[in-house]
Amino acid sequence: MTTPTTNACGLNGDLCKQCGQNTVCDASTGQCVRNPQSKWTVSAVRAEVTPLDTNGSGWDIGDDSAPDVFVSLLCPPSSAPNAISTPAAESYAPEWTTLGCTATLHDLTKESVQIVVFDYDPFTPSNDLVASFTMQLKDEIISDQREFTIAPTQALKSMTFRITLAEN
Ligand SMILES: [Ca+2]
Ligand SMILES: [Ca+2]
Repeated sequence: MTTPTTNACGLNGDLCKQCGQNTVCDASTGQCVRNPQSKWTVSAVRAEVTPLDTNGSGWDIGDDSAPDVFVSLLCPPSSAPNAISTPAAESYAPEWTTLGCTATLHDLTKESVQIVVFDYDPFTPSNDLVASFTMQLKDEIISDQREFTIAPTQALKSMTFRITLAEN
């Protein structure tokens, strides 16, 4: 009996098969599994922001306009993080089409992704904070094109993320 490989994956008695793209053979189980070194991008797709900020004030009292929401995404590993910010979208239901931060499957399942959401305020010393939180992603949720929405937190009624396979 030979050791299972990516080209011929299977254990004693099982049919050996070739593992698909971005999967490798787990020698202990003889099953094709996602390559821990494959790279994935975590993007913020859309959100819903509360009408008032966490202090109970309007977001932009000066002109009584909607918040200008941008998302800063920080992917693991913490020793060499990948940080990406979206452009600001002025809306209580902002949407973004830019790609977020990228990390390997191994790092994403081992360490959390940090998310900080701001209302961009160019004429004041600091931006209004919308929400700040971390997400620990599970292997099952890291699959191409899948979207997931988090529960309300701070001044976010919801935020939806998408995970996509990065160019490898
Ligand atoms: Ca503001
Ligand atoms: Ca505004």
